[in-house]
Amino acid sequence: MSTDFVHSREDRFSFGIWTVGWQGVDVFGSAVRPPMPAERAVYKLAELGAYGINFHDNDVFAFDATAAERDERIGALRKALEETQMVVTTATTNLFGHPMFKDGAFTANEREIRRFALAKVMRNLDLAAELGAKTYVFWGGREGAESGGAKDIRAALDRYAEGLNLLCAYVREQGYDIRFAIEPKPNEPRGDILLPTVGHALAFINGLADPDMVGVNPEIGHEEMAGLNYAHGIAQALWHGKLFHIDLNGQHGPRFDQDLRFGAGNVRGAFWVVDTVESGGYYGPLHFDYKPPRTEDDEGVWVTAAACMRNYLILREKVKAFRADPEVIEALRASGVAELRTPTLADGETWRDVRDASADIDTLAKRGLAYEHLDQLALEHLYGVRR
Ligand SMILES: [Mn+2]
Repeated sequence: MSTDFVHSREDRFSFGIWTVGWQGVDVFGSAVRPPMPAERAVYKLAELGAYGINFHDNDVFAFDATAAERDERIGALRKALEETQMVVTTATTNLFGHPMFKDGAFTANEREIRRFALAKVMRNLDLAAELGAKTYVFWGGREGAESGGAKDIRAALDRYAEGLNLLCAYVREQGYDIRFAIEPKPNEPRGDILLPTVGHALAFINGLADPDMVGVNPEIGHEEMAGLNYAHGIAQALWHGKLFHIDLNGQHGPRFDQDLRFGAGNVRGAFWVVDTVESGGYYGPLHFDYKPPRTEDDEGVWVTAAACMRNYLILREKVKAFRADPEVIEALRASGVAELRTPTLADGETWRDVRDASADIDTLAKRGLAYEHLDQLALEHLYGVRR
């Protein structure tokens, strides 16, 4: 067993520029850290051995930047990317920070805001494509409401779909190699956000004009805020062929969005998240979307970024040891876990073959499944007493 957990670019760890660059402004307090230019985040993350980055337009340049300021800021980012060979895996749009988006962007009641929002996205899609991003995320944090009468939800979903359909057409007609990923969140900043869970987003995607272009970007904290099981969420997204991107972080159950570093918060959940990701089918970056707590200075910020990657590797090693443990393999067999992969009907059978199916009811009713033994083995791997 390794103890150093050295990662490399092959691990494809990526970070949002806004994560390490978060100044710590929250509902109750002002900034605790100075602004971080995007290029500094790139240089520092490269030093730490990360593979790539993700950015909002306004992580790079200010909302009200002049054309010259925008060019200067993008130039500095491009230079940092070239010098570090860091990859832009993903990009997204800030459609939540400016006061004009207080009632949403694609679903604002005010039509002029919706049209401006679409223009803002198209403009950043041009930059995303130029910098090589393959995934473009939509987190609609302001798309929602605090009160029942304020928003016609069915009309809002019409406008949400209209916006995404238009943006799909834009990407297609520009010839960009970009897919969209919707990031669900149940609440915060809005009282109730549209597309609150992975399931809502998956269902919504089926109503779009080009559903193949759109998948999901589930975030651990966003699902766990609603008491949901993130590993189950990404497993279902994989089942639909829709896991285009993931946002890894940490959360302590249903409460405000904590955005802890990956591996903190629900540690047991994180073990099964890594198990699910490592079981195959996800090909995007291992992306961290967290916030270094306000207690940390600049040095502490980089401690948290390094810890996200290190915790993934620690959990990956534990998951691999769990899956390779002969006692675990025997426990899985005893619990009949693999039997679920056998279809309920044999080849050629129809409902007629099970219409009168019998079962050894008494024996089946009495039989224990021994899942607790299996789970204890997982916990012991996690606790570090089995290797
Ligand atoms: Mn979050």
